[in-house]
Amino acid sequence: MSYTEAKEKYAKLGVDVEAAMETLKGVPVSLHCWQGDDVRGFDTDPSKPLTGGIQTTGNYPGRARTPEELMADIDEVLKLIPGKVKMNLHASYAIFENGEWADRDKLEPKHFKKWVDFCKARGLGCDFNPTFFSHPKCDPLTLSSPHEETRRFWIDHGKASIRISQYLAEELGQECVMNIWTGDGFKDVPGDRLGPRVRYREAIDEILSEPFDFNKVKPCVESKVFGIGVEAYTVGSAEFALSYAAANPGKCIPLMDNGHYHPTEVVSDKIPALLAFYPEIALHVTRPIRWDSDHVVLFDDETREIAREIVRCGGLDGRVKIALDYFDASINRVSAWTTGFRNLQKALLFALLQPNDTEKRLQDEGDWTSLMVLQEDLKTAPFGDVWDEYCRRQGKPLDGAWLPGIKQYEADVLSKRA
Ligand code: RNT
Ligand code: ZN
Repeated sequence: MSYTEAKEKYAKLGVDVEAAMETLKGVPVSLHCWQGDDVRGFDTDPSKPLTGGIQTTGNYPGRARTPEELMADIDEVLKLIPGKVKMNLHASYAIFENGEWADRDKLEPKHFKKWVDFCKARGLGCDFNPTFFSHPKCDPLTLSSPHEETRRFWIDHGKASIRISQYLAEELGQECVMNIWTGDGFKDVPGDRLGPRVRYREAIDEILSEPFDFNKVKPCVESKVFGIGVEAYTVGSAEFALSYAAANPGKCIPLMDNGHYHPTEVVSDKIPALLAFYPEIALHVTRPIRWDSDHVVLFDDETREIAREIVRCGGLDGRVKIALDYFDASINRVSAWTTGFRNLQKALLFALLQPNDTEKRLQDEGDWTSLMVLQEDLKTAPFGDVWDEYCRRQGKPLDGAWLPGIKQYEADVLSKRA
């Protein structure tokens, strides 16, 4: 079917395809820098293991080892993805020059100047994450540690991250979402569950006492259910993170990562629950398989449902900050990035092509028969033709046409990285 026919078919369902494409191209989606190098960063010894309860598996050749390699790989991705891209950096991706090095509590905006130049040259905004893992000062706790010196170090890292986020927002003229996530928790049954949480709350209070403009910097707290080696207790649980954000309006927003819940819970359903209370929320879109495995985002049911809730709840006007968060080291990393980003774009476009007003009306009228039939019919509507047109209009390759270029890049560049 051609695009024109698809457009007519959607029009009959009450869907304006042109408006959907127009909306989508203005929605920022954050591309996580950490898919390119298995979350290693540049500020610590790359041979040291990843800590904090997260895990990359696989050793596919071609991991980026330097800022230059990582940026070159991101440039390959940018050629292949439609939509409005924002970068998402971790503090561990600071770029040091002339033999200089700074520990995380001493990081400064200048250590991200090269990233600012990178984003400026490509018209991208940038989000930021303090890095509370993979570092000798994890004892193994960070912001919730009972040790004053440890806590002080990580609070100072958080404050430095606020200053860097403010710098990124000002330089790039777009808001910077600054996400606080720690892997703090215990492998086994704790003797004190309250103490670490109180210390974590107080530590975040101190971090957010660093001056910043909430119109430019959006601090969030990301919750989690458990991590590897941290199975029994997580300090920053769902209730903790939501309560923190609720208690600190105008300072902090909640962030939900869809890999961070019990397997039968779905973030798609949590989005409207939170939007009933919070003016703004943030998301990490990932694909958990049995645990927080951070597989590449697919065009699957829950990704579509998350996108549908974002769209239906009016989240595209900036209320919902969308970021990707996954890391697969077992396949070509440029392809992993590209697949996940394109799939999130697809899910958002698919969501924008639903007759949401009709569905709402049918529900309110109690006509569940018609609602079911309509929702099922929409699954086989000519979505692919609209997606192709969206890619075409943005000068990006269609499905089936982008992988050969990545294979070539792998042969020419990635495979030569020993
Ligand atoms: C870990 C969290 C966190 C990290 C990134 C690297 O479970 O999802 O967001 O993935 O900060
Ligand atoms: Zn996450």
